[in-house]
Amino acid sequence: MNTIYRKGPLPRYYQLKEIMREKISNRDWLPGQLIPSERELSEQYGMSRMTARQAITELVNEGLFYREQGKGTFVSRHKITQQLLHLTGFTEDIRARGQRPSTRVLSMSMSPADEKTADYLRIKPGQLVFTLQRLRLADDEPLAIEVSHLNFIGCEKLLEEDLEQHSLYQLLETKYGMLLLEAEQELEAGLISSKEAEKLKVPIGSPALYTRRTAYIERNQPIEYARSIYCGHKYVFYTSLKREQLLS
Ligand code: 16G
Repeated sequence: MNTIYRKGPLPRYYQLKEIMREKISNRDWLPGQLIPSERELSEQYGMSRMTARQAITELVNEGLFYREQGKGTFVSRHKITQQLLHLTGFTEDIRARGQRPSTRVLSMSMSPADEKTADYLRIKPGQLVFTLQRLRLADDEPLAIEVSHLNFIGCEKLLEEDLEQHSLYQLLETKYGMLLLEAEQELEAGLISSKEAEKLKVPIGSPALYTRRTAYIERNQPIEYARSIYCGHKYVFYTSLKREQLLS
């Protein structure tokens, strides 16, 4: 997609956003690169400067671009955006940013679920669940440590998978027939501890974002409970909020 459709149902600013998003994921525009000005974009795509500005501003708000006063707008380097609207996995998020995801498996086992995990997965404490601890990187830079607990019939087969080469969500969906439906996620601010700092290659006490996610395959059937620690200064969680119209 590289043209703006005038008659279609999609607003022009939205189409421009999608075009720019694609330029990032195709690596036409690289992290740190200056993007064309509002004027250039509006001339190139035949729209008003205001419309071009709206598209840029939204991508700034989503963390894909950043502005430098007097210099222009640039493609973000480090801030990885996870949209809180769609259920996506790490691999998808990083690829959508035009970066290369990679993984180091820190540990993998069938382990008894503790009370909290059991509660989230709606099983009895002590039941064996597949437990996976991974370091997640983008362009070889460590971003997060994730501990996922998975429970489904046959989950022990995951022990034989190469989870450094394969995305967990992709495997679940394509090989195990586990189609993810929805997830609940909590975010909490914190600080990186000494153990984490070493793995994430940041100073002890750096800002951290703790997340907890429960992913479901059916409304009442959780399959994954994951706790993650993201480097706070490298990650943005984005959500768009709509105000409900009050009925009078
Ligand atoms: C995300 C999820 C994590 C999931 C992983 C799958 C959060 C907070 N966590 O990182 O629960 O296991 O994606 O990624 O978003 P993968 O498909 O690349 O293995």
